[in-house]
Amino acid sequence: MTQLSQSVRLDFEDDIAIIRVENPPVNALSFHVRQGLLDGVTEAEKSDATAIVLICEGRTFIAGADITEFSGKPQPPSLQEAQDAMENCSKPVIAAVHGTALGGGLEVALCAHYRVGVTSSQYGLPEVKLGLLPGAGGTQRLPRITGAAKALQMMTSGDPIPADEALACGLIDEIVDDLEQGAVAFARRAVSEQMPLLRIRDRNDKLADTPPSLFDDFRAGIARKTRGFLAPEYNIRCIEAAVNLDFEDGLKREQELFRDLMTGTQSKAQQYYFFAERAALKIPGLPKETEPVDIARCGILGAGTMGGGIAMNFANVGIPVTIVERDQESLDRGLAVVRANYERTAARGGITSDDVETRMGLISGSTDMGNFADCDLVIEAVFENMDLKKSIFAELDAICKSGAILASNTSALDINEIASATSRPEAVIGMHFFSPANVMKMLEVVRGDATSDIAITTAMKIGRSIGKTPVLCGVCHGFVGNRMLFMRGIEAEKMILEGAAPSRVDQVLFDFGLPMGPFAMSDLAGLDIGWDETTSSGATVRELLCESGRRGQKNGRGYYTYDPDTRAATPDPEVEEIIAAFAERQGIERREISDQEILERCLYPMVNEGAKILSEEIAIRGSDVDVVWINGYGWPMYTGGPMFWADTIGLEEVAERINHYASTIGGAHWSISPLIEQLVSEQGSLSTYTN
Ligand code: 3H9
Repeated sequence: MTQLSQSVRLDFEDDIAIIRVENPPVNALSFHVRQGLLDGVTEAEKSDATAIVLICEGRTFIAGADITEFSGKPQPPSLQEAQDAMENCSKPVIAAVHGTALGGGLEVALCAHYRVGVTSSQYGLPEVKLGLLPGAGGTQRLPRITGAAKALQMMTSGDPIPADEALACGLIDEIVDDLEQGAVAFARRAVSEQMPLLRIRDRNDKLADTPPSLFDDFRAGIARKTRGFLAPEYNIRCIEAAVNLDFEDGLKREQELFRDLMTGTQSKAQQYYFFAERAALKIPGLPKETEPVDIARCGILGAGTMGGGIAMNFANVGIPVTIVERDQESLDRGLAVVRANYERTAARGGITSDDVETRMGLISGSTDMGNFADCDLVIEAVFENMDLKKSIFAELDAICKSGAILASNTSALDINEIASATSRPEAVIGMHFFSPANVMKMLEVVRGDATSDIAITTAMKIGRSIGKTPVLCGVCHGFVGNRMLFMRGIEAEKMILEGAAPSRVDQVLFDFGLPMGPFAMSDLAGLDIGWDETTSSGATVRELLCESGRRGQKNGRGYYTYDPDTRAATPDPEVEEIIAAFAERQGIERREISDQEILERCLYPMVNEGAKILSEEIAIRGSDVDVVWINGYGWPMYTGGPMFWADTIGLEEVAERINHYASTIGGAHWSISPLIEQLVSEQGSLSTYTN
């Protein structure tokens, strides 16, 4: 055995050389791995071995370049040197894959002459998720082995494919039971059968019949989903180059486009997000040994849109759910909506009709809260009324078994007050799902003053298990996400009175990259949420719209008027009249408002509020705020989230604009956060700020 570098060693199993990589946690291609690969192939080629197997220790094959190295000066050797040594080796090189062969890791495997993997292995080029493209020849090799159509799908989604699919498309050559034995046996066969030393770069057979329309059709198909992102288009251009140029020229094109992306802000934002999402799972001060409660059954109170959506998350991962509603009719209605949601997914091919039945079979409905007695976690999802919530929690306290976690899905209310209705405030926690709860990834986990470590650990862990992105925060009105949203709402409402059309405000935010603006969002949620006909006094535009029968998308009329068939939104002169008349009654002078002003007045109060949330220690770190906004509201990931975006603009400029609006418009939401001022003077940043 020879230790070639700190993470790579060379073993021999009789006639077969085995290069072993051990660079935990994910065997990323740090400089010492690259060095070890290069030296390993060189040594093995000089030795008596007849073939070479490349295999990894730990939980996975190489999962890509070491992202932490991207910000530093590149250290030799380059990955290409190691890849060239493999590809041009005079002895068969076999990559043995378990776990995930991702990014640079798959690009290394593509330089082996053959690839074998275990059944559970997966293969992908996820660079697009980091705002990049595979920059180690992957863009030219993958299409040569899978064909352009498959490569387009893999590289623009970044999602890995399983071993059976990889085998079917030629990406791997064999699925083996025991990785090392299987790979060694394959290597011996390659020698005994004198299998050719296949270099993917030399192949063109799978590209020859690429239809010319493939690329534009594909672009059109992903346009909506990838709006604003540069990397998907750059990945497509690389595959076009693979089809239209020879290998070396294609490689040059790949390098040019890779450099473009690597030096741009989008990839920096997306790499920042990669680590932000993982950082959010780390809770300072929470003892590592804290054991979460095992959630064998979950209870949900409320079968409305939220309750039903939340229930689906649990049923999707096989956890039985008890949904309780106050009357049979509402329960039946709620369960019918859940079924309809599943059936829609099945009709689109997302799940099978058996899955629909299995999942519905896991959801049992009841009108008796007594059925929560055997639940390990109960999530209350009724409408936002403190008195109601307190009486529910008092009841849950009497019903639920000791050790159960009692969660509220409130989007704004005080968890401490809710907990005070129970004799076990340590078991009470906020689990704020975002609508639609079965789709949106965001989960704000809200800790009250008394919430125990066990409750926090349980909520974070179960959140991950049901596929959410949990972020822990403290108690305040609206927590992280909605508290910032409220600030945007104040300015948006003011601007429509001052003369900006709701559709203009929405358009500016849409162009910025958000899925929709505040008025389209209100229409979607329903204008009458929290509206009471008996107390409505025409005090806001929203009240006026409700009073004139406009309830949002649900009745086809809100800030916009909706086409009954296509649901397309059109600005409505009647709404403009209502707004103009209201502004006049208020004595507000109307004027032209520029797009830049709209953007600043919508987004800077959010940044300011985010900073206040940080200084009040409601959020643990600036990057947590970004994770909330990206996953909860569709803030464009390629700008990194509101905190990272503000840092990119420059906090000095942000502070100057906030102060400008504080003096011209005023209001508490414009009073600048002392944290921003502090960070300006220290040249610090919001996105790296940690409490
Ligand atoms: C690339 O390859 C570019 C090339 O084309 C060009 C070359 C020239 N680097 O996710 P986990 C850390 S771009 C550094 O919790 P899991 C991660 O931060 C790369 N660190 O584990 C975490 O650290 P901590 C293309 C990395 O089991 C720890 O490892 N590849 C990297 O849930 C565990 O991670 C990718 O984009 C990395 N590449 O999932 C793959 N990867 O414990 C990115 C992970 O301190 N990685 N870390 O928080 C993944 O998708 C998942 O980590 C993986 C494991 C599926 C592998």
